[in-house]
Order: sequence, then C-alpha cells, then structure tokens
Amino acid sequence: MRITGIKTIMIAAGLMLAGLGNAAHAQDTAPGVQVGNETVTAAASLPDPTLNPDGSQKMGESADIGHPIDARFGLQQQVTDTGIEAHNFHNYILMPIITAITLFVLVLLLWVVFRYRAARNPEPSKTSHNTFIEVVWTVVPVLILVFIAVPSIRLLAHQYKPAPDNAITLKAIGSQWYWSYEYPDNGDIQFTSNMLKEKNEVTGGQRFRTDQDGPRLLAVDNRVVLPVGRPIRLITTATDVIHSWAMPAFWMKLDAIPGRLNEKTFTIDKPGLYFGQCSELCGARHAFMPIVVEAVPEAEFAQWVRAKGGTMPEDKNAPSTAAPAQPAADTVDATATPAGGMGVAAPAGNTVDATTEAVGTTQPATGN
Ligand SMILES: [Cu+2]
Repeated sequence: MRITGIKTIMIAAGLMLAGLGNAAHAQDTAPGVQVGNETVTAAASLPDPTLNPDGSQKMGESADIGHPIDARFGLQQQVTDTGIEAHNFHNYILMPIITAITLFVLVLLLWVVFRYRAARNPEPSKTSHNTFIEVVWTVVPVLILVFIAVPSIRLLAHQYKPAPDNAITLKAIGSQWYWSYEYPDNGDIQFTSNMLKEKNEVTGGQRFRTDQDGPRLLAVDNRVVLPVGRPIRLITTATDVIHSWAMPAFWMKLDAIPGRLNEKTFTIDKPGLYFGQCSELCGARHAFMPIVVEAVPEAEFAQWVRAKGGTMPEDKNAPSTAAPAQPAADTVDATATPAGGMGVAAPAGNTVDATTEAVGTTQPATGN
C-alpha cells in the first residue's frame, strides 16, 4: 500500500517536471516572448528595445570587436577597464621581456656553439666558478620578476575589486549544455540562452540562426543584455558539472562551480555585441554552449529590464512607479559576498536556491 503511494507521488512529480520543461521550451522557441514576467502584467506590453517588431535582433555583430576575426594576430580588442589594463600589460611588458630573454638566450647559445666548438677550441677551459657572473645571473632575474610583479599584482587587485553599490548583478548558471541567467537586482528576470541551430538543422518552424544573430556556433536565442559604463557584478554557479563563463573581449573567465558562487566585477566601455563560450570542458556538447552579451546604453538597458517585467534599482527611490518593486531579499546575501568573492563559499541556502531555480526555468538539454 505504502509503496503504491510513493509510486503515485513519483509519477505525479515526473509529470509536473515534464510540464515545466515543455512550458519553458515553448517560451524559448517563440522569439520575443517575455520570460519571467508573470508577476508584472502591466509591463508586459512594453516593447523590447533590443528586438525589431518582427522579433529579429536589432544589433548585429560589429566589424572589429567582440568576436574572432580571420587571420587576427594577437588577442581580441578589450572593452573593459581591467581588460585594457591586462592587454597593455601583456603587450608592453610581458611580450617585450619574453622576446628579449628568448633572443638573448638564442644569441648566447649560437655564440657557444660556434665559438667553443671542438675544432675552434680543442683545449676547453677548466673554469668552474665566477662570482661576478653568478651574482649577475641571480640578481638580474630577481629584478625582472619584481618589475613584472608590480603591475601584475596591481591588475589582480583591480580584477577582484568589490563591486560598488550601483553595480548591476548578473548571475550566470551553467548547465549541460546551456546557460541560464538571472538579474537579481532587477526583479524576477530570468531566462535560458541556447545556441541557435543552422537553417538545415531545424525542423518545422523552429528558430534558426541568421547573420543578424551572429557567427555559426556562437549565436544564441536569448542574449544577455548589459548596460555600458555601469559596473557589472558577475556571479557564476552551475547545476551539474564545472563550466566557465568566458568572454574574451572583457578579459573575463570565471568558473561556474556547482554549490558555489564565484564573483567578479567589470565595466563595459563600448556598446556592441560580444561573443564568448563555455571554457571548461564540461561534456559531450561543451563546444555548443556559447555566450552572447549585448552591451547597450544605460537608458536602453532600463527599457529592456522593464520590457522583461523587471525594475531598475533606482525605481525604488522614484515617487511612483507603474510596476511594483520586486522582492530581492534573497539576492542581498549573494551580492554581499566579500571582495575576494572568488572561492568564498556562499551560504548553503543561497546556492541551493540558485541551482534549483535554474533547473525549473531551463529547457531540457536535448533541446540544445
Ligand atoms: Cu560548459
């Protein structure tokens, strides 16, 4: 009798989950559908400023930033403050030092090979000790390392600087094999981002990639929209295995680890479309969970937030608002993670919430 009861509960739970999965899938396949807006019906009629009336994306990839370019030499152009600092450190300090040391060692080797070859130097020197040279080859490398350490540690400090109070929080949740996103400071916005398939890979009315969406294997159905010029507090976690949220133009790669929250801050300087990928080998379809960020002016971001049924933190201070402020109590803890958020375990309750929510709002992996 008891076993039958448990069986019934499990079947009911299975049916419920299947229903959730289908609902999420239906939302994702329809372009331009508002996600996570069920609590704010008044805002549902606002148009999404990033989409054309027909549901297609307004912003296409830019010519020179945010994506790989054929035959590019070097790293992608950086559009964040720490990215520019790191790129300059790489270009003007590390590369010249590496090049100089490599050439110096090459010249020394060639000189030894030719000058001291057996034919030219039949009677080798028995010298085994030279104090001056030994001091030089100890002190000079130490000085070089100290010279590198100063900008290196300064960069590290900038990268882990805690987010200021006006930062926008983006929570990226990795799952096999897609990303889901939440904007805990902006009400109840959450959505799933899946890679777009090619035209010949889809059947019956399913959405496929167009040139406006971005390059093959990098375009997604739902883009992350972020404001330009305002600090972003990125928080990552995962539901199954370790993923990594990586965006080359932001100098950003942050592991997404189940049961933990990692945190890093960055500010985007240029509007544009930026493409990245999961950068931690996470299974069979690891290569097919791209990341797309659309950076827009702050006013447009606020419009997008309201179109999605969310609120801007400033709305709370406004005298009257059309949409009621969303409760964001549970996000306070997550965002209060100390400066060195990386590696600091969040309170267990938070992490569990994050991962369970993600499962409920994402479409099945087979949909990818
Ligand atoms: Cu992954």
